[in-house]
Amino acid sequence: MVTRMAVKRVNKPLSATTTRRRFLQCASAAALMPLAARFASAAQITPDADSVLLVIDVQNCFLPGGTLPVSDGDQIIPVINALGGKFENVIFTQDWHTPGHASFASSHQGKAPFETVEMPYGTQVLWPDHCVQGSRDAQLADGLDIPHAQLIIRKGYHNEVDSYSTFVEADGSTKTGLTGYLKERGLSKVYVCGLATDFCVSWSAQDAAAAGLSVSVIEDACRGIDLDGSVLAAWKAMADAGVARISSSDIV
Ligand code: VGL
Ligand code: ZN
Repeated sequence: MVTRMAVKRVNKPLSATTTRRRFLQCASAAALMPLAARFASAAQITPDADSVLLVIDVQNCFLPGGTLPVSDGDQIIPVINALGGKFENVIFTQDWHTPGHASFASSHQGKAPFETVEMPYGTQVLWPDHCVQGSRDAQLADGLDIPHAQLIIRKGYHNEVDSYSTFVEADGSTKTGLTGYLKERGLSKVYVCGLATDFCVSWSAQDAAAAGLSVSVIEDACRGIDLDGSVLAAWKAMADAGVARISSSDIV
């Protein structure tokens, strides 16, 4: 922007008013731009054989019309499909709950969705019944079109334990096996996208970092649920864990 203005001024000097107006236009355009776009030097990332696109929970349940819809969750599907074409390695995850799962409000007398309950492993947010094993609601979104994806990893199938993370369940110790899979295949650079930014994306990204992997979250290929500022808190927790925040346009 600055460079372009400078060039224009050489061609044809601008009046003070025009210069000021242009400056204000630039300033307001910058204000509208996401922080990441303003300050991050546009990375140019070309996924290689050690890179994997990890597509978290892009399932009917989390899309408009599903049982736990994330606002605009469907809008990330074309972004993810385009990303999928740039990665040799792609993994999907699937939230895969038992009927009557302990994370469902309906399993706790007198509790409503989005209230919390104390579980042996800590505070659990209670959700509407969602992603029940074998249901249409739990299926990966119809619009996903990445036929070369290699693995679908399921989580949240232990009745008494939730699992936002696709690496370690909410008890902090039960493993899904994904770390072992990635290590055996030499996939050390993980690019995370999907639903929801503030729950399964965030916990998965943090656990991937804790496992010693290089982790980036592709912001415009995610959407959040946002309970009481949880999206902001998630970005802070991910930054503290060493997770990079990038845009799909950084991947070429
Ligand atoms: C998720 C809430 C409950 C998610 C899964 O995929 O982010 N959120 N189950
Ligand atoms: Zn769930």
